[in-house]
Amino acid sequence: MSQRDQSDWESDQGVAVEESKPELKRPPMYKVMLLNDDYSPMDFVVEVIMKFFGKQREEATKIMLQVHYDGKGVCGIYRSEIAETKVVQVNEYSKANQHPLMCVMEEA
Ligand code: TYC
Repeated sequence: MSQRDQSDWESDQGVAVEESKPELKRPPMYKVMLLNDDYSPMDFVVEVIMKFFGKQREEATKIMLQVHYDGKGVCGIYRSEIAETKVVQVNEYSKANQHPLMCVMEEA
């Protein structure tokens, strides 16, 4: 229906139909974070950050130290499906390697 037809129809019917707004909402984003623990080796954590979050060794080392000193640190920010996949992959990899390293997500 054209704009003209629509407004003719609206005045005939005595109703106003609101134009639908374009869908501009961004998807919610999630921080994927590692938690500190006392047992996971530092070099294992650095390897995990490089392997699953695509960071170079230097940045991965900074993130690992942030987690070590502050208790947690952000490895990346993703939409929900990707964040969930990273969390599962990292936790399965840590378990397979018998380290207690934990990966979690929270809304950004
Ligand atoms: N705290 C660990 C250690 O002293 C190192 C570590 C860093 C563990 C980051 C987990 O997410 C982590 N060996």
